Amino acid sequence: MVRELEKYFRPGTGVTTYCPGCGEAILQGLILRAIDELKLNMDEMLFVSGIGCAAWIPSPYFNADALHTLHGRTIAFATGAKMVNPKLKVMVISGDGDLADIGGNHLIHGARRNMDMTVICANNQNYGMTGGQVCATTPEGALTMTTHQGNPFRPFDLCRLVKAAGAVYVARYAVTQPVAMVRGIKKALQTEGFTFIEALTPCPVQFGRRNKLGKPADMLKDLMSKCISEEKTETLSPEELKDKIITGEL
Ligand SMILES: Cc1ncc(C[n+]2csc(CCOP(=O)(O)OP(=O)(O)O)c2C)c(N)n1
Ligand code: SF4
Repeated sequence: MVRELEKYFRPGTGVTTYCPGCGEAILQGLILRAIDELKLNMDEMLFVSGIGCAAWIPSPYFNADALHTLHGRTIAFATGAKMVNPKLKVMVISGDGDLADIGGNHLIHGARRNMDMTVICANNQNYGMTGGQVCATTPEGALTMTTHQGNPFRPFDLCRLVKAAGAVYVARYAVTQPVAMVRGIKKALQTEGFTFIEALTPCPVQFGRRNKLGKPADMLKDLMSKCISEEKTETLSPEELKDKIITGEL
């Protein structure tokens, strides 16, 4: 798969810096797969990312124009670029901390203004790069570097938040659903207006280790077992729905 997509990598960037088993490396491949299937010209695209592990997905690896911007300011930079050059296909790729914590205000206002851009938010349930602190998507009770006795707060449902703010296309997929994820990213890229994909991606090193979730493969299997479609929720009891994650177009 990497060979096939190699043409999209900036020459000389070499092996990516992701920890072994990180889901964000899988997501990187799926985004390129979607671009490849749509036969998009990378010279007509702009990738914008903030600070964090996920922010390294496009930059420096994609052989295209990229703005690796300040933490939390991706959507502001992307908005400016789109206004100056409306012909650009703008794709924001960043982490849940970057987009929903420090950048949360930009996220909802980008959706409210219906800026024409596709936002991919890598949800790994914590701030991976800085040592695994709690973030807006950390599940209640989860252990992080800053919640030693368990996170006392409810997590944001990012898709509901962005949908309520006005996004025209919202979907959630896990990296364990590669075919559906690629289909969703393609649809988002083909839809005009503010489109949003929440990509569920395990962080075995910071989140997994702290919460004793096993090896990277165990985390992927666990994620796979939790994802269900919205239709399926109608046939399950509240008990069976506990811990399940709704994926698909929302
Ligand atoms: C203004 C500012 N505050 C804090 C930081 C430190 N910082 C860098 S990345 C990051 C969190 C990244 O988390 P996330 O966006 O979820 O990405 P991940 O590393 O988990 O993929 C933080 C707090 C910073 N670089 N700039
Ligand atoms: S810290 Fe977590 S999110 Fe960052 S590269 Fe490592 S496994 Fe991936």
